[in-house]
Amino acid sequence: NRHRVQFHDQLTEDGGEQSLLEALTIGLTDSPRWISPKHFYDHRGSELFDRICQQPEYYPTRTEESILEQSVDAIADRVGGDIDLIELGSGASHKIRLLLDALRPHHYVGVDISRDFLLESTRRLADDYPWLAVHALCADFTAPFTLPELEGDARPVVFFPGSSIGNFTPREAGELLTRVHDQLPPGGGLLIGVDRIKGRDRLEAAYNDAAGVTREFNLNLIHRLRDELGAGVSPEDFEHLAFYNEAASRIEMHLISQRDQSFSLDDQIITLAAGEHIHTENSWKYSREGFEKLAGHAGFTRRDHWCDDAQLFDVHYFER
Ligand code: AVI
Repeated sequence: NRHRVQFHDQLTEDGGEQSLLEALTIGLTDSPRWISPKHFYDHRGSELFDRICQQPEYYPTRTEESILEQSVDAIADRVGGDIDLIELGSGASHKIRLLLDALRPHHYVGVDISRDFLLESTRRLADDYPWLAVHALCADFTAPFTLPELEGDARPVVFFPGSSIGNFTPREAGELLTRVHDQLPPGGGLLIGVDRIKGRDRLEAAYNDAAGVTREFNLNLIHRLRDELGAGVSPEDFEHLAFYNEAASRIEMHLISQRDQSFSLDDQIITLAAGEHIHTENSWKYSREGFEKLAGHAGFTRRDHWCDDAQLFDVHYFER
């Protein structure tokens, strides 16, 4: 008895979407070279990210889940009833399961850039929660996107877990929060998980797990270059680098070319020297007050906050 997922696709509808080829060509011909972290998340990359979340060194997922588990009743009290839940970057949709029974939303909308992965995980969710109306919205929320119109007049609450907001520059993060704020009605909510600034050792370990899953995740960009764009590159010719840039309070990830190499992309020849970096991700960390300020500038009112005893991770609740 399969329950249906209503699927909305803003990626292809928009049509204006930049192709992978265009996006990577722009970054790889720039100086310094870069690739947007949103390109990690093809099906394989989404699976690798899900495995990162299970690594002992990657504390954010486990910590956020423990906060949600421990505080689920307080969260439900604060958020209130008669809501719809919209999850940005829903991925495998694990975390939402911790909240559904307590929050009892009318609709759940999972928003993710990885279409097939999104469909698989929202279908599983619909099977496991037959009382819930499940929607899947394939969209790139690094670009302007619109929340889907839902039936009824429940209060929308946006759930943005995992510190994904940290993968935006503070300026982009402010713009994204403003866009979310402006689409919410008064009283609409934002429940958002944010990784806290902390000591270098713990941060760097989280992005250099011993099993090498983060390394493989970073190298997935080389797999995509080779397999989807036909570039003559090999994952063996790149190495993973992740370190904490304390002055900017962010983790940086790079791919380092292991030799002089060149490959063609479209009609361009990309030449990389041995040791040259491709900057693939930033993951900003925030103090509790710093993030409250950012959300305040976007128009949000602070309602509540929960964190773990070691203060590694924050879950904030704001309302319009
Ligand atoms: C999705 N995002 C919050 C992760 C992070 O920690 O910035 C992505 C990630 N990159 C490497 N490991 C995990």
